[in-house]
Order: sequence, then structure tokens, then C-alpha cells
Amino acid sequence: MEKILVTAPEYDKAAAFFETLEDFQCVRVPEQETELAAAIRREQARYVIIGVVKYTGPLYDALTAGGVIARFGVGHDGVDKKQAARRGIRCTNTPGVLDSSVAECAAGMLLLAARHFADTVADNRRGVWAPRIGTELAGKTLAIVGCGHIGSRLAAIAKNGFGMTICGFDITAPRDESCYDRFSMDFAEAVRGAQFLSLHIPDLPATRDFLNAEKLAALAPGAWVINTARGTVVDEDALYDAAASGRIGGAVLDVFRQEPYRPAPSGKDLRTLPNVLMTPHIGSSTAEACRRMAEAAVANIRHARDGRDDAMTIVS
Ligand code: 8YV
Repeated sequence: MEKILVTAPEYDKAAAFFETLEDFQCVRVPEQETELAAAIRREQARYVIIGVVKYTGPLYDALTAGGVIARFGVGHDGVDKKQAARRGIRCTNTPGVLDSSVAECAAGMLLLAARHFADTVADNRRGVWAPRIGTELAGKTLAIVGCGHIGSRLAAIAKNGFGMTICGFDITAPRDESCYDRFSMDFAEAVRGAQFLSLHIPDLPATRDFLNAEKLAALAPGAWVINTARGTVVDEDALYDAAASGRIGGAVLDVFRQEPYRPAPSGKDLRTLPNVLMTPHIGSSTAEACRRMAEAAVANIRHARDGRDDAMTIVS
């Protein structure tokens, strides 16, 4: 039976699915690039399912023309599409299947920012009973940066569920404007008066360090930043300065420039700030989304095997 190599973290997120395929044998392999490349050569594999790690060279050398690099997820910034194309390798992703999971994660982070859940849960574990006063979300303003599928799903949850006012920012108009109270292509205008900002933009050359010192300065004093998109869209040193000085209320972050998180070369360590709450890139980590990402990644590979490139979700 033909093999699909699946990087270990992704295999473990949907093992029950990968173990029961009848037309492919899925093999759990290391995600580190040279080890992954060695596994591809050893198994003479044409198909590989990968996570968010950045792959720069050996992966593309190891696969042969006609092979598929299938992302288990939507963002494909870790894949060098040009190198792959030069070698006749197709790259795919799984859009649409994780929107609710990531949007729900961001919604939970809004509550985390507003209601001291992290501190009060930690207090209770230490036997400390210390109620704290939080902030009601109803009537507050949430700025959504990136009004695609995930941003718009969060907009609907926050507007219809929490009763927040939603302002959207993007470089093109949102497909569905009904969940936005206002929309602007001007950042300062979009975030005016917002107590919360949630990022939903991809990692592109144009979005690196998007949320920099200048844009942080445009936020209302005490505003909170939520990031479930990509670490690279935030200038982590500037965010550290804004949170450490109390200029912003704080940040709840699920994604980082380096994962697992490592402080920037400046040594400014976000983990040391009490108003910065961090989770280990779990936005899409629900059983439901993981199963759907696995199914969609395998579907892309099946289409490639069957010569149905038209049905593949190819990224370039
Ligand atoms: C990861 C993500 O793909 O879809 C994305 O872009 O960042 C995540 O869903 C997933 O966690 C990899 O296992």
C-alpha cells in the first residue's frame, strides 16, 4: 500500500483517522526537516502531511516530481512554494475546516482578557480565594484585523453572542459585511475607540511586523491585543514595551515568531509580563477541526493520486 508520511504532531492530533485509512498507510515521522527528508528517502514516499514548521530546503530535495506537500491547516507560510514548483511538487492546504475552532479560541481569549480567568484559576489551585473585578464585553468595541473567514466568524460570535460593537480592518472589503458595525481600510480609523483587537491576517512579506510600535500607539489606552494568526505579524519587542509600560491592557497570544516561544534577540521576554497570557498554538486544536484537517489533507493527496488536480486545494 502506498504511504503517506505524517509529521508527528499532526499524526497525533488525528491518529484514529490516520490509522484507519484503507487506501494509504500513514507513517508517523519527525517534523524536523533533515529527519523528515531522510524518512521520505527511506520510505520512497511521494506524499507528506506537515504542520506549521518552516521548511527551507531538504524537504524539497527529498520529494520527487509529482509529489504532494499537504498542509494540515490553512496558513502555508512555512512552505516554500517556489522551490516546490521548481521540482514539480504540489502544495495544498485545508481552508474552511478550522474557522469555528480558531474563532472560538479567539473568543475565549477575549474572556480571558476581560475576566482574570487565568489568575483566579491559578489562585484557586494554590488555595487562594481572591475574587477580582473584570470588564463586561457587552457594549465594548472589538477591532478585527483581517476580515476573512476566521475574522468574520469571530465577528459574528462577538456581535451576536457578547453584544460587542465590531469594526473591521482589511485591505479589501469583507465578503459578508453583516457582522461588522463599521469597516475601514484605514487602521487608525478602524481601531478608534476599540478596547480589544484581534488579528486574523496571514504571514506575508507585506504583513511582517504589521502590529508595530506605531500601530500599537494608535490603540486606545488599556486596549487588549489577541493573536491567533501568526507571530510574525506582531513586532514582539514593541508589544512587550506597550504591555510592560501599561500603555495597553495586555495581550493574549497563541502564536509567536519562534515556536516553541523564545524571547526576541533583545531579551524582552513576554512570559515575564503578568498582563501577557500565552498558549502553545492551539487555535485549531479541537478534535473536530483536527479530524477535518486530516480528512482534507488526505483528500488532496487522493485527488493527486487520481490525477484530479482540479479538485485539489493548491496553494502557490
Ligand atoms: C496548524 C495553523 O496548521 O492552520 C493553520 O494555519 O496554524 C494550525 O491550524 C496546526 O496546528 C498544525 O498542526
